[in-house]
Amino acid sequence: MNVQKVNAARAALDYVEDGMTLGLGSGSTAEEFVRLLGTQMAQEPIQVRGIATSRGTEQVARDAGVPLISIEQADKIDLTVDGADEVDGRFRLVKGGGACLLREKIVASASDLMVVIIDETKLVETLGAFPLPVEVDPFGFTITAKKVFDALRRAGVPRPDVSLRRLGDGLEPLVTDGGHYILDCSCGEIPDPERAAAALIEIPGVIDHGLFLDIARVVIVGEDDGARAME
Ligand code: ABF
Repeated sequence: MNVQKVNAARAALDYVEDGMTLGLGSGSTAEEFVRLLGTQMAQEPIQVRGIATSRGTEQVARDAGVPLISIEQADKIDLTVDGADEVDGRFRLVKGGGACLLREKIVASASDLMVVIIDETKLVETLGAFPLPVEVDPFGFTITAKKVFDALRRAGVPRPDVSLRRLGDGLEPLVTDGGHYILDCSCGEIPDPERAAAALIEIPGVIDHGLFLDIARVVIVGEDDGARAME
């Protein structure tokens, strides 16, 4: 865990208020936020409850003593804190490097506020250097992959390279918490994220994708000696 991620996670605690229902993101930075939240709750009498976006975050929350509820029990989600793989100047995100994008997007989109916590390496001029994850149903995924390739081409990505995300040994496909596959789409650059998102979501077999557009309202960038919040 680098110091910038820790500083970003710590700064996100300022957005937590007593009584909140929180969306707890996935990935190393979001997990650090959960650990720091547990420590704060042990020191101050704030009561919050979390909705985990992955089994990994669920375990970190249990270990940290952060009470959890299921999303069905929540009548509202006040704040979601989550990481990202890329953030551009309009707070458009690429997420899903951790294969948790579906639950992350469901929770973030249902939240009154989404705060993104990153280190400086995640800030980009243009999205796309990080392979865009697309979550697809396993049924007919090779047909879906071809349609994903065509959709990205139509959206202005010259040479997308679409590949099935496999487990470490390279043989078995990774299966998400939701029982789906992930296609990683190396785009180089995504010149028109809105156009790409609209084209992808129309494809039968595509469950969702890692473009988070018009969702993040605050981006906290960790620095070596602190953090800066951009709103
Ligand atoms: C998760 O955090 C994923 O959507 C994203 O890929 C990941 C970023 O990982 P890290 O915080 O470890 O850099 O929300």
